[in-house]
Amino acid sequence: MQLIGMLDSPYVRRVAVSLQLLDVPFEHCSISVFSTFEQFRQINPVVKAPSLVCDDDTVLMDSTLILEYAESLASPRRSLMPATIGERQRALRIIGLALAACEKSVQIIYERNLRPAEKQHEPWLSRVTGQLLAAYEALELELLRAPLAAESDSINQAGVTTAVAWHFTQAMLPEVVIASAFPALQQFSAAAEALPEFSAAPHGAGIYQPIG
Ligand SMILES: N[C@@H](CCC(=O)N[C@@H](CS)C(=O)NCC(=O)O)C(=O)O
Repeated sequence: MQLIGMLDSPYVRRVAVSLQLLDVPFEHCSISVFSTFEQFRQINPVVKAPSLVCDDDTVLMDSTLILEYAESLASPRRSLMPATIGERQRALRIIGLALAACEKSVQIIYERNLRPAEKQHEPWLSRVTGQLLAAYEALELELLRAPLAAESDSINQAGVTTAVAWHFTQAMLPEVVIASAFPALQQFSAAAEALPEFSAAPHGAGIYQPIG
């Protein structure tokens, strides 16, 4: 199986971290949806990162759908989704908030980097910024209400996606989401980033290095 896309994408990174935690082996092909658009298009004409080339050459896309497939490949004991309805509901809420935070961060980055300065639309940027902050405020409250596990054998998908989202936003938009206003997220992120599955797939242009 091949994971296609760069680890500077939070969506690619959540898949890379999760595949390791699920014990599903994969190779990583770090190509960009921008600078290597043509090469990406040869693999997936829709050019979405992440894409997953399965062993039978089927190409999947969208991190959540890829993770659903990965969960079905993994041993049931290794699921990153809680089994009980209450815990699952909480995990789904947190994942939704973290994915919204990723989406709003990416929208701000695209608006800034892909549009000429004179075409930037301030009302859109402030709307998206408000949504981004609302997502992190709700996540902070969730973590204060009950901590998320941050160890390799107990972290779940809510934890993986929250940690990846926070690290991504802090790497790209630290002046928009002020870290000191979110102490629980900061602390959780530091613990998650110290795990081997996170350091094996660091945010950026590098390639995933299997542990050991
Ligand atoms: N909902 C998707 C979002 C993926 C996404 O938007 N990825 C970005 C990279 S961070 C991308 O492919 N951008 C290129 C494009 O949309 O044209 C997921 O969870 O995988």
